[in-house]
Amino acid sequence: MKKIIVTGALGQIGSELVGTLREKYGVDRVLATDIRQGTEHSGPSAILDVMDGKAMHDLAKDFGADTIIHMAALLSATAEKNPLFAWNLNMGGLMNALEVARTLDLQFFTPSSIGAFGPDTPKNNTPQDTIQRPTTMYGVNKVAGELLCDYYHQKYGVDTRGVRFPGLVSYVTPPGGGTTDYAVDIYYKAIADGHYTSYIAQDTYMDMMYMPDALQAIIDLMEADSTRLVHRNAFNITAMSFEPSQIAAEIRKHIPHFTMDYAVDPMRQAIADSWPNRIDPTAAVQEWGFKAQYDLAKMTTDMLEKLQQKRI
Ligand code: AKB
Repeated sequence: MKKIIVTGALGQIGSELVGTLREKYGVDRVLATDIRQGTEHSGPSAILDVMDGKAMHDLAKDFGADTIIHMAALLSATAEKNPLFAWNLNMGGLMNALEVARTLDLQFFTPSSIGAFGPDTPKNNTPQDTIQRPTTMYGVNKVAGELLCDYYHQKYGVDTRGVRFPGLVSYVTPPGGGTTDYAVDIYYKAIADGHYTSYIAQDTYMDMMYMPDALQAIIDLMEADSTRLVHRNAFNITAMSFEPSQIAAEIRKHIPHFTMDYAVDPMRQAIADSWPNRIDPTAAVQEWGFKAQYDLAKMTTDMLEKLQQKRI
């Protein structure tokens, strides 16, 4: 049975991942760490700045962890506003986590992103192995991170694993500082105001996934038979691809008076324009059986239902 330390446990993914891991492996077998103290999780937790490699090492050792899931990172739009800090945090935190995995012999997971692609990458059916020349600091971090994870496996035999996440949609924790976040905000505003002003332009397609599928993908990849893994890190995964007017149309099926207009944010639009329209997840399907349960219609029904319940 696994014993897992999670960094960034109060972030967009971590907030839900910790609960899911605790349901599966037991409350006491998951240590939730973050830079601040939260009230979200009940169970073992600790304050951890991922820039402090010794503290990370000591926490993992004292907990008796056999796995580290490294989630702490800045997302694309925030990273673009403060590139130097993003480099230091995203790369410094990752290096520390990889070193902890190497020295304590832990299984390792960290997410990459569709942000690891750039304007020269084929936009449609983006292959697993293709051109990666991102034009954002976040993308530069993600490509370097993918390579570092491969390096730690090849050089030191660390059992590194990871996926390239698309935009993630959840009703639990609002995302902070991403480019794909409009696809989360729109549901909140649809319920609160019946109207949304999109900062992403019409016809801008991006890959997306509902959070339950993202959490299941992490568990499935971590439990996959390592002899089947050709890629190990940075598997393309996606559940759907849409542009703003399509998600608006889907919401209108539930909230007929819902309206949307556009006030495009040039920075986030430029990031979105540099990313693929739809990536090809075939390698993940073949090597560890990746499968998403939610499409746009099913996700929209669930999001609106869950957000309505939260308001009651
Ligand atoms: C972001 O928009 O920065 C993230 C991502 C796709 O990595 N959601």
